[in-house]
Amino acid sequence: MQAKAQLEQQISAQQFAPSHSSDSDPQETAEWLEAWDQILDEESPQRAAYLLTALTERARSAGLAVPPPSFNTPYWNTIRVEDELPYPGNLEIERRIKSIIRWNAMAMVVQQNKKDPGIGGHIATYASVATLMEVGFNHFFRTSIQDQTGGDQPGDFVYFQGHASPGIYSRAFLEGRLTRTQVENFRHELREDPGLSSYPHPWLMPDFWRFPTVSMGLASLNAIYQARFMRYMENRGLIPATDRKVWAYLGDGEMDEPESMGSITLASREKLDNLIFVINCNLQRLDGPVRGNGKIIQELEAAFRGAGWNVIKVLWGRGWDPLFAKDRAGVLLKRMEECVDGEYQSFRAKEAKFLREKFFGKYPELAAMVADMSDEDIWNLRRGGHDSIKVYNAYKRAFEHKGQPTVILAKTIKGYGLGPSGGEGRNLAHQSKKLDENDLVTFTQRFNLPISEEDAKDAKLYIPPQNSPEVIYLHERRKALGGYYPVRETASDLLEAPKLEFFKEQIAGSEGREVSTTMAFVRVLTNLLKDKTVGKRIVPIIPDEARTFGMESLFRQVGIYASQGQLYEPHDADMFLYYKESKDGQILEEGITEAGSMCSFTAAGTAYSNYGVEMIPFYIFYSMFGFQRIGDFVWAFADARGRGFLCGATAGRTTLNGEGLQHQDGHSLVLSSTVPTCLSYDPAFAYEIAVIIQDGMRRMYQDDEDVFYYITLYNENYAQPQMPEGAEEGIIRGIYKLKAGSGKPKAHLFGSGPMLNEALRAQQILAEQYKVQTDVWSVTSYNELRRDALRVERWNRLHPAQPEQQPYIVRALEKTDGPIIASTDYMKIVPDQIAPWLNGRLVSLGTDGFGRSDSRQHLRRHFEINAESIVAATLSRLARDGKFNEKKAAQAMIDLGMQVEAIDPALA
Ligand SMILES: Cc1ncc(C[n+]2csc(CCOP(=O)(O)OP(=O)(O)O)c2C)c(N)n1
Ligand SMILES: [Mg+2]
Repeated sequence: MQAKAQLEQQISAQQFAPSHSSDSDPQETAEWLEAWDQILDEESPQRAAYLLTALTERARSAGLAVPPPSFNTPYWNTIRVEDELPYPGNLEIERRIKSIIRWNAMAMVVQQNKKDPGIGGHIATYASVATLMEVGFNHFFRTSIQDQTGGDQPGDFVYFQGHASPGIYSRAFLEGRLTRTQVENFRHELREDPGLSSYPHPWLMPDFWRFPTVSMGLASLNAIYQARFMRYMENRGLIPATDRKVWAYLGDGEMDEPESMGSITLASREKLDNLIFVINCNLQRLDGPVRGNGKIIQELEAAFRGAGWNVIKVLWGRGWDPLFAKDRAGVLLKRMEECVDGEYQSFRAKEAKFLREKFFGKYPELAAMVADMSDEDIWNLRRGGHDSIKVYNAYKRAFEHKGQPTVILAKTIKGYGLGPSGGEGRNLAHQSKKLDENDLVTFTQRFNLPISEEDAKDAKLYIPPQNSPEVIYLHERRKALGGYYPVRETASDLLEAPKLEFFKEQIAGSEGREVSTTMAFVRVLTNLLKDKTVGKRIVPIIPDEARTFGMESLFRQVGIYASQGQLYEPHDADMFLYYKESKDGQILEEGITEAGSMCSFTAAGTAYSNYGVEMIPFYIFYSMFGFQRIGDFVWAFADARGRGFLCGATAGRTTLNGEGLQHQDGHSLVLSSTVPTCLSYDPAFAYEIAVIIQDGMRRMYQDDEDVFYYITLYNENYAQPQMPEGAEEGIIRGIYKLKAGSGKPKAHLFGSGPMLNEALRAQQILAEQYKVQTDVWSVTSYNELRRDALRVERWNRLHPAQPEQQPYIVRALEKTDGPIIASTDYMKIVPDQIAPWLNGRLVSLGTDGFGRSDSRQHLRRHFEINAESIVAATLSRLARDGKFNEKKAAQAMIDLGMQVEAIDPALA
């Protein structure tokens, strides 16, 4: 029997046998164990494992409380030495390449901080992950070849640890893809020669980065949903099925983010064997150890294995193999098992002597084991994540594994090779940006870099000659894998957006029938799904709210995506609108996960670049649980140049009645306004929705613009009018006059969403009861009006000698005067966005404050946004302007039922 297998057997006997105190017949126990050992030895591990399972099952069926299986394996490598495959590359050249990349990654940050102290950058993360990356770059990450000559190999997707970016740049620099100036300007993006972005940002480097990752937790969740979306595209026949992979490099500290682990069961449930997580377990996060008093690797192993993942641990480098072989009694493993991560960190932060004394010195057998090893030999015992052969074997296994996602838990050292001033293995590693001269020189010696002492002290970038074996090898490897990586392509197949006639049903109005804008939207979506050009590209995404939004008819129409099809007959199979799941279903019914749904939206909204296929996602959610809950994912979506429609349904703090404080949304439009590429709309009528969606489809999928839309959808039913002639431009730009009063208007009433109807009712009350004529305007987007005004204003400011231009809002209101009363179901700050261009005319009525459970009527009275409040505000303002009798205005407050002494709803 091989040494390690033998040892494994001894250890398992020692560790997992019941304790002797409860052993009433040790003799019998020994016989049983011996018999089992024999099977393991003479038959096969599979057979031995099978017998154990059979015994356990027998015990369970006899009613015994058998302890649950442990999800942990011993603290050693999952892949046994004897099962390892030889390394397919030239280890020595790869090591030299890696050393150069390490050096330049470090030098780029150190240089930059010399020039510009405080500009930041990270050196310790890449130092720990370099081998894990380089094995991938040299042997696994494929770039897609889409040209006619090279075939159609699809590329792999790699989510990099964001703060390891210097290493990725350093490699691209060596490949000649980035210039010296770019590298020298790392984090100086606004210079004459712009440099490189701090982290992976497709917005800033659209030909390079694909996936924004640096905010902890984004990569994990997005990678899972990307892998799932790849299968969705395959199963729907939109792309061919291939063996391409999604790799995600994650930090061990990062795994504490709820988003990191929150959806790991989805990956196993969906059997995503196209997904590989590599967790860089350097045992440290920013402030200190990830689990000083425990073992992060064991904790992650149990969690992932319990969740159904294939787990591969890469803990120890090959230098340890002979020690394990010698360790007949299992003392080495025992010592490894008993040390907590805080101790492992100390072993590296101190010196070989300390390691010898504290780790090996604890047991005489261990001390003896390393007695004839020098301090240097001991120090060179590497962790698994720094050993290319161990890493390669783990990747190869993961690559070939079928039926499950794989997580590789690789043990590394934070700041590996950076020495004391670079914080190697120390708590301050993450923040370290400078190395003292001594450590710079030691670095070049340790990694055998042909850099003079002088250049080393200056942290000069180093590039070997183009004809050096390193550079030749580097290019050859990438050529074999399809090209350089990372690279972001945008080989999109633009679509022709449907014309406005397509939406004739919405343009014509509902002929008196009362329908909500949500229902109107569902009709739009239903029709789009049937369209020959765009229908197949639509991706409806819903987090368990389809029935709330009246979308259940889509279940039957296009089916719910289920990778396994429908393995049961649904109880409602005999009904027309039954719950239909199918392998090529179109709807992504995500269950209750807004963050997961947002990741599906991201995968679909960036498919034009990642898969070369324009997909059109509509993610429909409870508006309150959108931006406020998953804002960081939306921000990353924008960074990734995502396109699509976010639809905030059950919108409005008073329109969604009865649900109370947690559900009634009065601020998503404020949050959406903060995302630069997001166009926010708050439509009132079906035809406005149609015009906005039509224009959005044109801009995104026909004209190739990297923007996306946030549209609020309400659940209040009312008659949907026909579109007034020529309203399109105003709808898109943000405002148009809906209904003029019958005489010269004294005031103007702005309304959005269902509050537009309140404005219309106020117009009538003002005319009939107070003889005040007003015009009513529909404002579909205060945010777009503001952005337009800001653009124009900036241009005017920068061109003082040119004739002044007018913002759209100013032009729209040309020749009007008198106060403007804006009523919105959102916060007052939403209309206030355009106040600077309204010369003090604006009075905003909105829903500042916590929501309440009650009916719409009471809610609108409470927040002072109903027709009566609009009338009161108009008269009050006219009275202050000397255009209406103030006593009559005060009387009107009473007649209109205003609660003049009540507490401000913003504080209630
Ligand atoms: C959401 C979020 N919170 C905090 C940070 C700041 N931050 C950047 S890196 C880091 C520590 C990362 O530790 P780990 O994940 O273990 O990665 P390592 O650098 O050790 O490989 C922190 C806290 C962030 N980028 N994102
Ligand atoms: Mg870490």
